[in-house]
Parts: sequence; C-alpha cells; structure tokens
Amino acid sequence: MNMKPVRLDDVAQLINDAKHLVALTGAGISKESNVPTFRGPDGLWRNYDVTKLATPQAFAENPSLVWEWYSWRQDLISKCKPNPAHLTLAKWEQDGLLKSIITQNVDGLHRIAGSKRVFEIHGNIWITKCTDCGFKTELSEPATHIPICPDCNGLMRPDVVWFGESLDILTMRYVEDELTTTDVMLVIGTSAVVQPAASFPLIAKDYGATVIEVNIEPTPITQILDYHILGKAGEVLPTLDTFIDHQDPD
Ligand code: BJW
Repeated sequence: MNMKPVRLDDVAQLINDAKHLVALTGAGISKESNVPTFRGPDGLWRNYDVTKLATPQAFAENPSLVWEWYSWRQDLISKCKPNPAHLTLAKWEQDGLLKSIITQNVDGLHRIAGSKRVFEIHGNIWITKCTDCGFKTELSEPATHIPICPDCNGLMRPDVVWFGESLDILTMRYVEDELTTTDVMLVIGTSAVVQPAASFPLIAKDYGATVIEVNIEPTPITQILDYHILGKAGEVLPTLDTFIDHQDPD
C-alpha cells in the first residue's frame, strides 16, 4: 500500500481551520483505556462467537448467556478511564473546535471524558431496554442477573445495536446532518467493516469533507481517504493538539 507521509502540523492546520469538525470513533480509541477491541489479534471476536452473543436471535435463545457476557464487559469497562485521545476530543469541543462525536462505542468513555455532543450509534452498555414495552433504565453497576422491567415484568436487554438490527432513526437523522455539514472529519480507531458506520467517512467525503484517519493499521477505506496517520490514538491526538492554536473562539 502506497501512502504519502503525513505532516502532523499540516493536519493540525486543517483541524484549526475547520468550520465543522466531526470525529467518528471506534473501539480503537478506547484500546489504550484497556477496553478490548472486537477484531484483531486480541479482539473480543477471537474468543467469542458473535452469532451467540450479539444478535437478537442469540438473546431470544439464551438471554442468560448474553447477559453473562455483557455483565463481564460492564465490569471490565467500569474499571476503565478515558485516555488522552478521549480527553483531547473533549478539550477540542470545549474550545469550540470540534462540533460532535459519532461513536460506535458503547463504553460511554467520551461522555466521561467531558464530551457533550456525542452520538452513540450502537447504544450504551449501561442502558437496558425492555424487550416487551421498550422501557429504558440505566444501570449503575454490572448486572448480576437478568434485569426485569419495573413497568411490565418483561425481560430487559442491553440497549445496544446487534447485527441485523437497525440504528435509532432519530440519532441517524442527527448523524446525517453531521455527515452532510462537516468539512473536516477525523476517523479514529475503527476497522471500517461494520455498516452503516463504515460508509460515514465516504458520505462525508462525497459532501466535500477532508477525511483524516487515525489508526494503528490501514483499513479497507484508507486509500479512499485524504490522510492516514499511522499511530495510537492516545498518542496521535495529544501530539496534534500541540500544533493547535488554542485561541478564545471570540
Ligand atoms: C487502534 C488502536 C489505537 C486498535 N489507536 N486505532 C451492507 C453490506 C454488508 C453487510 C451489511 C450491510 N448493511 C448492514 C449489514 C450487516 C451488518 C454489517 O455491517 N456486517 C458486516 C460485518 C459485514 N450491519 C448491521 O447489522 C447493522 N445494522 C444495520 O445496518 O441495519 C440495517 C440492515 C440490517 C441487516 C441487513 C441490511 C441492513 C448493525 C451493526 C451493529 C454492530 N454492533 C456491534 C456490537 C455493539 C454492541 C456491543 O458492543 O456489544 O458494534 S459489532 C461491533 O463492531 C461493535 C462495534 O461498534 C462495531 C465496529 O467495530 P470497530 O469499532 O470498528 O472495532 P474493531 O475492533 O473492528 O476495530 C478496531 C480498530 O481500531 C482497528 O482498525 C484497529 O487497527 C484500531 N486500533 N488500537 C488507534 N490504540
């Protein structure tokens, strides 16, 4: 793969000059917080069968097994903190540089880092939803048993998006607005294989955005994008920040 070398000060200039900077994030941004990714050598899918855990059919067949896996992940995530990549994005939003984050992650670390305008397109691992009446509630600690709906006694499930399920329509409307408005998009730590998120950078590009990928390896969309910064998000983002001109937005 032939990739031109990228100067971080050039990319920082693009970020500085952006009118509507948006970040799309995936599991890789939380890797340095010790949240496991899905794919790759030590990804979750290496040891777990996706069809038995992350589909509506799997939940219908064996809700206990699915909840066991989610409870284990909730426990793991509860011990993780935002890393310098999450914190840099939060700082950029606070400084008026970054308009929004579209994240595939369910770990909630962007909000914990202080980011406000976050679209969690695959849901949030701490929210549960009744499979009968749709009632939602938030867990404050890992589930120890299958949660039961306080409203109708139905089975609660994690409020995440499994394979074959549609993404929330309202969230997608906001996301579409971001994709068609952004002029500079950062694509951080996603393998870009899961739809529809994998197409977001291409949609943004079609609408005229410059798209910058930050990843420890190339992805299927790398060649189509404008810049590929090879490196860990937790190192690349703070380095980019050192080149940013942090002036009062007024
Ligand atoms: C670092 C790093 C560091 C590591 N720094 N980087 C069109 C074509 C083909 C198939 C489909 C299609 N449309 C829909 C589908 C089906 C399906 C799909 O896409 N399948 C593909 C796998 C082929 N999509 C769906 O079913 C979606 N629904 C949908 O589209 O509804 C309409 C519809 C349905 C059916 C048919 C047609 C239309 C729903 C997708 C839901 C995904 N859900 C999961 C689980 C969420 C809940 C949970 O967490 O338990 O979401 S799967 C999993 O993958 C999770 C992630 O959000 C998602 C993406 O993964 P991500 O974030 O990219 O992580 P990794 O692990 O893959 O990659 C990590 C990256 O980080 C790597 O690149 C590393 O190199 C990098 N990295 N350390 C920077 N330090």
